[in-house]
Amino acid sequence: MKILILGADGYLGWPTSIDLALDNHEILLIDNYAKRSIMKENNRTPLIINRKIDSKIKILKKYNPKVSFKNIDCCNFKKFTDMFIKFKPDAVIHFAELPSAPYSMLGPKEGWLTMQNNLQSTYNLIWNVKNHHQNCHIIKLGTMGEYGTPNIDIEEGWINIKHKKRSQRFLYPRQASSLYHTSKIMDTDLIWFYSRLYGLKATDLMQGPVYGIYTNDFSKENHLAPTFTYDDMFGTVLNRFIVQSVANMPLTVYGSGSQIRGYLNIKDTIQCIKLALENPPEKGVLNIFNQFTEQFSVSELADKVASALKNININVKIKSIKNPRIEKETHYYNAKNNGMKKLGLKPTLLTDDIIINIAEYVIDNKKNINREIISPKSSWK
Ligand code: USQ
Repeated sequence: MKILILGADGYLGWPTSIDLALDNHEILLIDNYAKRSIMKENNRTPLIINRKIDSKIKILKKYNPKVSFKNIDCCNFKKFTDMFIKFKPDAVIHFAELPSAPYSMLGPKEGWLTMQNNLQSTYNLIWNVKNHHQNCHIIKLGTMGEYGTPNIDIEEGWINIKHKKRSQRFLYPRQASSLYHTSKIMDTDLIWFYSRLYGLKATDLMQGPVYGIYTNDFSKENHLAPTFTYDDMFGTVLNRFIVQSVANMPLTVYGSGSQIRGYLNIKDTIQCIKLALENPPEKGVLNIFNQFTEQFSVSELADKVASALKNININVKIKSIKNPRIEKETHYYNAKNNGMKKLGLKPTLLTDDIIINIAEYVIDNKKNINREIISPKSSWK
């Protein structure tokens, strides 16, 4: 297949690029390093500062010469359109969005940048698919956070509503608790609007917080790790807890720690993307999958990290701190996730070994841990 990967430099974009390159697809990687610039502006650094794609792509090219890279801002309509028409992909995987809830809630500049970047990149993509190549399958990374924490089961994207003896299937109600998550709701609306009116083919992957590092041996042997962040703005909770443990700092459980989310291993993100690629919808159909494998509360995660790392003699301390976010801490949570399993997903469950593996990577790079960027510096209040 000819696959366009937007946001190929990110935590998920880069391992996806490697895995699809190893599968011998013809791939065009796109990134403008916006997340790197934003992290730098905010004095946040990942555990390892990876080389940019321009310099490391040669390792992939040796394996698959049909991989190339272009530095393009997906919000630049003209440049995006020129590239899209020229490459004419069979499928596009859209990661080119600012991914941080805390960053989006910092202030008006950050909030607007998140909304503008995420909507504009999505719009430019959809517009090009509609006008230049309607057979192209759009795979967009959505987020479980779009649903929020409703007091009923969370279905996979859709719900049948009965009202006064009539019924219709609608998008499942969305009610996010950050501007970032709200920008993803707007993306979903845009994609559904265009699928409905113009018969586009799209898959929305509603993903929970991801953890992990390497997705295959090739990446490990060639030191092609994804960008692993652990700071208060860009790090996801499990990766943060593991870094905090290695740095001998208490795990920062926000509030009561009873917030429940659906989590998944980065290896399963790749599995799900491959399954989505292999199973495009019919024209005019928006497929939605809830992309997580296990539900945990934050406190359960902290306990799991503490118990796993005892095996390698790390004595983990857990500390509940005032929640810097506005979110429900105690709530019902039962999200469905059968769709991907039906397509063949083999879940990688969170075991002690997996936590220890991530910790070993962090230990190897312990000298890079910046203790100043770990505890939350801003509040949403
Ligand atoms: N949390 C803590 N302590 C921490 C960090 C987080 O208790 O040190 C809590 C948060 O309050 C939240 C939960 O852990 O209740 C998850 O937080 P997170 O930072 O791992 O995840 P979130 O901000 O929701 O966003 C992340 C990714 C985002 C993705 C989303 C999936 O940054 O790109 O869309 O996970 S989901 O959460 O399902 O919407």
